[in-house]
Amino acid sequence: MSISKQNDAWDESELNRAASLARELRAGAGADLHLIAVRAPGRVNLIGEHTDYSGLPVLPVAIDRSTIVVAAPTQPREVSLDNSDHAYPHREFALARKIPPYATGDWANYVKAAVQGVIDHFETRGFDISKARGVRLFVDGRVPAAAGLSSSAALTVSSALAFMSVNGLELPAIETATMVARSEWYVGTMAGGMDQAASLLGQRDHALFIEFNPLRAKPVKMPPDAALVVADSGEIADKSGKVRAEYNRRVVECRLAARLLARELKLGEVRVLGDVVHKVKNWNSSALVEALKYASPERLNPDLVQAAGLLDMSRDELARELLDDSRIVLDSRPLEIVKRARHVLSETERVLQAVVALEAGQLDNMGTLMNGSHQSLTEDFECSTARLDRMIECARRAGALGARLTGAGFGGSIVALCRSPDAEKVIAALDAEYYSPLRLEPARAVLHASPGASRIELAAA
Ligand code: NG1
Repeated sequence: MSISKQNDAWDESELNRAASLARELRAGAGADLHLIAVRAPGRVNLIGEHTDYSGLPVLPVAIDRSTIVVAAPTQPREVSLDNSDHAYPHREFALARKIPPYATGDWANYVKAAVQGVIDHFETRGFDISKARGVRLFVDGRVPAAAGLSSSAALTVSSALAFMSVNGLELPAIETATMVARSEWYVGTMAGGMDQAASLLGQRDHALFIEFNPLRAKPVKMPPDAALVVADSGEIADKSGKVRAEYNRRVVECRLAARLLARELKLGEVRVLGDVVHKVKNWNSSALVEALKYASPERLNPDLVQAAGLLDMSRDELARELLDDSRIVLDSRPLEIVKRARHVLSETERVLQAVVALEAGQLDNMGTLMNGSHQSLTEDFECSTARLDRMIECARRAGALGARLTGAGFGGSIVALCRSPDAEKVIAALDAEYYSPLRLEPARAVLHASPGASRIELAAA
């Protein structure tokens, strides 16, 4: 096998993984197959948690844990899928204008989401689905699943790029990120666009300051003496079940806070808190939270009748907008308005300060901001768990400058910022004080900022 387009974003082990997937594909379908391979990294978010779906900035790092997909065009107009991890069974589905999803929780829904996203995007630009080429995809994912490290984005990004490539479709990375972010709504989580943007736009040794509407990203150099310890709690942040309901509830709470603030401050039409921030000159989180307290009780009834009254609109109209045509279902707990907004707005201030701190190499300041983020996620966003808190305490005691949950929370991973020489101490403390007493296999590592997704060609043998 020869790799026709060398690409230094791929490390040796990733090239080997691609080669081994290619061997298996060729063994089944012919040695002369021309294949392409796509690599897409997961991400760890340094700060800016639960801000992306409010259109507010984030500061993630694409990591050196990736999903590799090897793809071959096929005659039938279908997608055939295999995974090197046999926990994820073989799947096949037909290409169509509207691809029906598998049952909730099926791994292949992320691939369906990606393919549907590409079809939706390119159909309006003249792509004829009746002429689309089918594809055989072979997936090898090494981003830990349900750990808050965006294994889902690594899979959707790599599948989308592979399907596009087989069909000769091109799109700049920034537009691909917007397209794939939207396509992940297919799986039912009303997520923002951080993960896909980080996976596509990541740069070696850099974090990314990402802003939305429109999407843009600025690389921020990681100080050379900084190390990121990422540790998985082993508590599953299951996005297809309970965690999805918690996540979507917070999306609704934040949307509601934005509308209530807009009405109070006479800002005209807004959808998300990001719109509010853009309309208020020299905004600050405390003043906006005070205005919100004036406009609304701290929590509102989930039937939305009370909220509709405050906003002077019909309950059904409000429900249509907030619940995405009933795709989000709320349970009977009251909606927290003030706490959620306080987190999102103060987190946005911390993100802006974090960019300054990282650019200046001020690791202590960055650590303090990360600690502030975790406190706000615990108290106001209520998405931490006792186990995550325990790991964070442990990392700080062992010398981390700052530590916080990363990703949606409710389980998953923590990220700890250390001076490089202290990283091993933090890892040893987590092993001794967290993993060992719980009899868990240690799942922690120093992760590095890695380049975003890319493609290579694997010419026939
Ligand atoms: P994780 O938990 O890594 O899947 C989720 C969202 C992000 C972002 C974070 C919270 C998905 C696919 N991603 O990340 O867009 O909102 O939570 O900051 O749901």
